[in-house]
Amino acid sequence: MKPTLWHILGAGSLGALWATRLARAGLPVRLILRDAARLDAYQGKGGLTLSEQGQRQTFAIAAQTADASEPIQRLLVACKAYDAQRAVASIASRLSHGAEILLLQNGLGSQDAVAATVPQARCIFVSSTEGAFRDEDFSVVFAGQGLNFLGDAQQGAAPDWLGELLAAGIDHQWTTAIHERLWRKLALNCAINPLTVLHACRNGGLQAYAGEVSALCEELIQVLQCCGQPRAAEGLQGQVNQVILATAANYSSMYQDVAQGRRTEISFLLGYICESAVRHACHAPQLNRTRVQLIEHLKAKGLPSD
Ligand code: NAD
Ligand code: KPL
Repeated sequence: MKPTLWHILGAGSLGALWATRLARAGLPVRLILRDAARLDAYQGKGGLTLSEQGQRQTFAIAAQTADASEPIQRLLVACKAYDAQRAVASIASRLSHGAEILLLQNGLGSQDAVAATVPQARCIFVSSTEGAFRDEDFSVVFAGQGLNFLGDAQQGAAPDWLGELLAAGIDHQWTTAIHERLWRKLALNCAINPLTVLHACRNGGLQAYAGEVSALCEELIQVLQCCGQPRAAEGLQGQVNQVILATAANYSSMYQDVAQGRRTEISFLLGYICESAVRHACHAPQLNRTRVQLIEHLKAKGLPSD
């Protein structure tokens, strides 16, 4: 039987990282690009390039725009959280019966918005600790080994194609506790990323603001508990300190977005946490203050604050 085609929506860092590894394993892949101009630019490049351990390899993966007619059975959504729902809506009419959609977005909120847009599809949530960045257009550097946790909201059985990820060298684990994973990563990102932007420092620089980190962690633990995620709260403070030490020399993803003048995913990180706290009548003054400060900071830089 022919393997199912992987459609990849968004050829940025993670989209390219997945597409090139799947293609390298001989699996059929199709990129869906934003518009005809991006498709022209991609064709001019002759493919997607992966840099891994100093080796560069280009893969001539076929590409199309959302208005192509080819049916979609398996889709990887690799856009930013704020683009995901609109991007999925643009291909919704192409989804086959029983289509599966993998959602790679950080934070929370965008996954539910996508699931509501395409209720006919099975949405699989992915929490990724891999790291990648673009060194040029359509060229990605695999910067940090990690693991992809996959699961769905129904705590359903693992799909039968996980062997394809194994063949492609994409480290993964199926979990029935994907929400716990997503909440935990959300909490880690909320404890670290906004403070690195506000204090203009690397992750390790937060050691000088231990009191602020600790106050945010205490509130995050309370919010997680109020939101029915007590397991995601366990040992949060200790893990945040560990991540700060282990990634001391790195700039957080939000710091990098701001430094490069890019929109952040604030609404799906601090925004989501603060709104969840309100919904559950959970007092979170420090998180709210940090969110307001971050919004002011983004506005002052002329960046979108949503
Ligand atoms: P990115 O900005 O590099 O790539 C997103 C791509 O989506 C861009 O190429 C953009 O043009 C494209 N896109 C947007 N709307 C589109 C549309 N309608 N149709 C087609 N393409 C569209 O972002 P990224 O770094 O790959 O991040 C993607 C998600 O993965 C984010 O939520 C991010 O937080 C998460 N994530 C990233 C990393 C990482 O190391 N890069 C790690 C873990 C999680
Ligand atoms: O995931 C991260 C990020 O920068 O987005 C870490 C390193 C955990 C910091 O929150």
